[in-house]
Amino acid sequence: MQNQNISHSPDQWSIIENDFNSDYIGKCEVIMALGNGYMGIRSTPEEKYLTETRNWFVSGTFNKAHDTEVTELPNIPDVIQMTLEINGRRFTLDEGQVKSYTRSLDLKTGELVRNILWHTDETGDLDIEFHRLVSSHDLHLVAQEIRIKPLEKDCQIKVVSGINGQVTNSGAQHFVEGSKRFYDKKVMHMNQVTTESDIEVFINVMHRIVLDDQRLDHDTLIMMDRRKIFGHMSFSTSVGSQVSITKFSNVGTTRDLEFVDMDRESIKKELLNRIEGYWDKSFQEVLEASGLALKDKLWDQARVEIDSSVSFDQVAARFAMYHLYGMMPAHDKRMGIGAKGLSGEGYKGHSFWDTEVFMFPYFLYTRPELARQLLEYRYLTLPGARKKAYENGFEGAQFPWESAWLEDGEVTPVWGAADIVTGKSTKIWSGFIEQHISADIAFAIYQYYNVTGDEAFMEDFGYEMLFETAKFWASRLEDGQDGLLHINNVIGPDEYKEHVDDNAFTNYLVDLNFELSISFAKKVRDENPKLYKDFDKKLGLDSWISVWEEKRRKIFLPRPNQDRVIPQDSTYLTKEIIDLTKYKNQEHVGSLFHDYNLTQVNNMQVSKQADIMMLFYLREDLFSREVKLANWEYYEPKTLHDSSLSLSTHAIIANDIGNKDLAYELYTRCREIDLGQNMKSSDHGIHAASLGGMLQVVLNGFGGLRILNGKLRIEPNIPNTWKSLTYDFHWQGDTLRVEVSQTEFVISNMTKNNDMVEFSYKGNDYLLREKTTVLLDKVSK
Ligand code: IFM
Repeated sequence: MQNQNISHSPDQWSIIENDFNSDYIGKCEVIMALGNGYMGIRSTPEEKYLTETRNWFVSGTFNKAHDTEVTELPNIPDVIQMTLEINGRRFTLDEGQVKSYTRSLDLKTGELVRNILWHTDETGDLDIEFHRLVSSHDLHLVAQEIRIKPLEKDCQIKVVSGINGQVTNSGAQHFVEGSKRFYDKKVMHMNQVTTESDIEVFINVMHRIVLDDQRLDHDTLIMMDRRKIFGHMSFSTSVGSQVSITKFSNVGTTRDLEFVDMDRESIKKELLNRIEGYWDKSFQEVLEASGLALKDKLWDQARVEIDSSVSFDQVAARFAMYHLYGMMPAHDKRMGIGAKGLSGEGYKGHSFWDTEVFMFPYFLYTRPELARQLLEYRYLTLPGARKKAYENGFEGAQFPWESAWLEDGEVTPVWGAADIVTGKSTKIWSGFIEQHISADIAFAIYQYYNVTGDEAFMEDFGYEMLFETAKFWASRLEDGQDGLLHINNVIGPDEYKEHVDDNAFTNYLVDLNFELSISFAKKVRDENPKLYKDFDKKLGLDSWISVWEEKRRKIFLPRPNQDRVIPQDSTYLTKEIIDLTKYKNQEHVGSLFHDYNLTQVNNMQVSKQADIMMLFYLREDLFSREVKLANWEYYEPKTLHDSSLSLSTHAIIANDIGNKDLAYELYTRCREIDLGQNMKSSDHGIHAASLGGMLQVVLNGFGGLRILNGKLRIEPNIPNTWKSLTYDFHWQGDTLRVEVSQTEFVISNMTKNNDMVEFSYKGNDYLLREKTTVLLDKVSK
């Protein structure tokens, strides 16, 4: 069930909020957030509300507010706030009569629009439109326009607008106050410096007022306060006329790659010059340029077309693509993607395994150069990963569970929410023992190589990360009394099980990490002796190959028991089973913690999220359908999907085991994480991994696009409500198009760089030259 207050336009390009309730303001602030990868802004209204959260983030500008805190993306001074006073009445939707209201985000152009018919005794009926965009053409630019049309009474209008530096991250202050200026009676300026990382942020704003078609030469009364510069602008307009107030704002920082070689004064001047370049531009012109750039960077690059009797199916896919675009720092490989993108303070802008396992595949198939860049970001964090391994007494590289700026290393906070039993803060163990991320990154490197065949990447970055992570795991394994090697004391993907031994997902991914390192090391040895020598010199590669082979022979890999159930870890199956009905039917995630603390939860057979199912997805070739089915039946009833990373994987596995209806149901539940009834679920930011997961359900689940042992396999199985699914993806230098219907799929090579492309369908091999049609075999294998 979709949110009744959120609908979409008939052309399936816009999401629309139909009613305003300031109690639930966070929902549309986030799902309608604007971004271009350089920056992200929550779509908080111009006028102020008690319940609002104003957030504006610039990628990569991490700062530590205090020694006791971890680094985070600071909330930079706000420019969105604009106060309107009309005939003495302050405009707010909490007062007066709201005769009609819609807010919509056009995913195609990136324009946010509010249309309001507002009435008060003083103003009569007023038609007010708010337009806003974050430019995809000029990554530093934000544009706003307010259009006011008095319908009954002439109006005296006062606008108060400027830059508000009185912002924090939930109270944490990240900036030292800098300077404020009003230049040439035109541009308001503020600059501030982060308290620890010493990043200077420069912000400029400029206004233009147009009455009908005539630009008004308005006076601005400038007011400066602590961390605040605002202008007061007054003018009048009459019934039948329209006045528009356009505000252009730009931001730049000393962290920006394009400014690294410039001194601070020059950056400031450059940004001032750039904003002045918009003096004669209209909002419409800026919108057009931004829309074209968005088309070029996103919509022309990635095709996902769904013809479904449920028209929201298409909108949801576009919604996910739009937000993934907005959070991907395509301009700078020194930056990763935060778990909440750039739409909220949640998870502090840090990157998790969410990137490689959930978001990365979408970029890999649609924009492989961006997938490469995400891996290069990890490569740049290798020194920190080596340091982490060394400090923990291991070899090689241990990637941080949470990652921020390149040199930061591990940034997972150590203390979390209050324990309901003890009343003390709960220790967050993930930064210490949630270690599978190192193998997840290795897995993503392998996927990247399979899809692109990019040898240069492997030589420059990929091999080294594979070898270094394999070294880490080799030193991490522990001898067991059974003569095998074990990985003890970890957290697997299921974060409700801490300090467990032999988490199956972790062990199997580590096994793959070894397998890849061994085979690639030998490949380099045979094909590129010079490079091999270099690696040997740098990493001692030659001596490691036999170590990895030995470890691989001995690593303990949990096998299915007599009921075909794979133990998630060494003790899971021995733990108490409780009646979870109440929690399975919960309205809000995490309700289990109203009754139990984490220590108690640790001792029960209850899972937060996909764990064994994750294993079936990433290493699907190792397990039969029967085993998958048996494990589904065992684990799914015990999984609360309390993490937003759970439902998409379950949807894919449900489809794999042949339950298409359940797969579709889980898929719709997955998109309801942000777009469903729960008006509070997005308050801390969008669920980026879930968006990536949704697209994986469409492409890799229903669309059947998978890599098996390095080979392309296409086994589509679309929901019954879908007439067709069409998607493009990259494969070894070509763009391939797959058009799936209920009875067949057609695969075409759109670029024909390769004479032939091999793929398989249900165990049969095919050779694609230009176009191949495959009839769907409806029997599950
Ligand atoms: O990485 C996830 C984890 O799997 C579950 N908790 C939230 C993290 C960030 O999304």
